[in-house]
Amino acid sequence: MQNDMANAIRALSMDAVQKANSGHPGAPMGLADVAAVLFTEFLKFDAAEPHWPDRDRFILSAGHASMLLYSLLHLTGYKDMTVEQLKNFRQLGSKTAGHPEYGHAEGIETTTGPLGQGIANSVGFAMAERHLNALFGDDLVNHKTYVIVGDGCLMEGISQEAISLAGHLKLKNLIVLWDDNNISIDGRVSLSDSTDQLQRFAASGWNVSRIDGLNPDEIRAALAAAQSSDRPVMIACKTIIGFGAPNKKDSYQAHGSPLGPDEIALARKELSWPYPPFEIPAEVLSAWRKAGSRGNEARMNWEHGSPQVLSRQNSRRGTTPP
Ligand SMILES: Cc1ncc(C[n+]2csc(CCOP(=O)(O)OP(=O)(O)O)c2C)c(N)n1
Repeated sequence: MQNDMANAIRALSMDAVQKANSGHPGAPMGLADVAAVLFTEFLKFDAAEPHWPDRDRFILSAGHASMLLYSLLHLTGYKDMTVEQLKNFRQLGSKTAGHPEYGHAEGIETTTGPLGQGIANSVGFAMAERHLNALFGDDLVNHKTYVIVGDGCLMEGISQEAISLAGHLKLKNLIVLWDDNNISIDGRVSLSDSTDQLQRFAASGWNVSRIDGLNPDEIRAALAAAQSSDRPVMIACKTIIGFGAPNKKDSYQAHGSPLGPDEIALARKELSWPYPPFEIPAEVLSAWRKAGSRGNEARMNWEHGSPQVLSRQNSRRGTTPP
């Protein structure tokens, strides 16, 4: 099931880009496992109430991979991210713009697309959380900011200022997942950059680790370890751009163009995903929807006061609960 849930992201992404005849299928296909583990097991959210103030924030700094975010919002059950929106990817008037736009659809926490913008924003998000936490305490404000960055985000100068500040402030609520796929717009990253990103983040005071980003067990273990970090966390996730597309994976050809009908047909075979475009088997969709409502009880408790929270607040005020 876990594999099929990730493949649902891959299929929606390659099919929406193909239908629009424009877009970036490769990064969503490579990141599908990372995103599936994050959204189904770690991210605190309730798709039925996108504005819950104490939700975790998810920022897709690599905004060109927008079909990853749109697929996740659709699969987890955000009401306004219908399958029609996915079919209208990149069309005038749709919520599914080429790059995520804040205000177009619920669940898009901030506009991303200019590389580096999302990681810089995420540091602001994490600072805001720590500030509110200091004012109101853990019962009311205690959430994390997760951000997916690509190689291009880390090449932008603005990322350095953001990384330094986050390390200096020990923003332990910030978790960066780096899509370490060795491929950028024109070919291999080694054409343009040879920075040791782990050393770079470590030098700025971050906890860093390196994992196989296609292995759910390794993703899970790294995210579990990140929960109790005393400083910001960067997880280098080794992925393969265009994973599933036999001839275009691990190549810049999967970065920013539709895969083409022949390659998509081959990818369906490789992924054992025989379903037509935009069709998700009922049991896969239902598993995703369950993940989308995972946070429902926590959200209701937060809104109405869980018995534990109420009793803590009452004992602070010196009153006994009724
Ligand atoms: C500031 C900025 N410069 C250029 C671009 C155009 N652009 C979009 S994606 C991309 C390459 C990103 O490479 P990477 O992060 O490795 O993504 P991947 O190839 O893994 O999808 C570029 C240059 C942009 N979006 N923002």
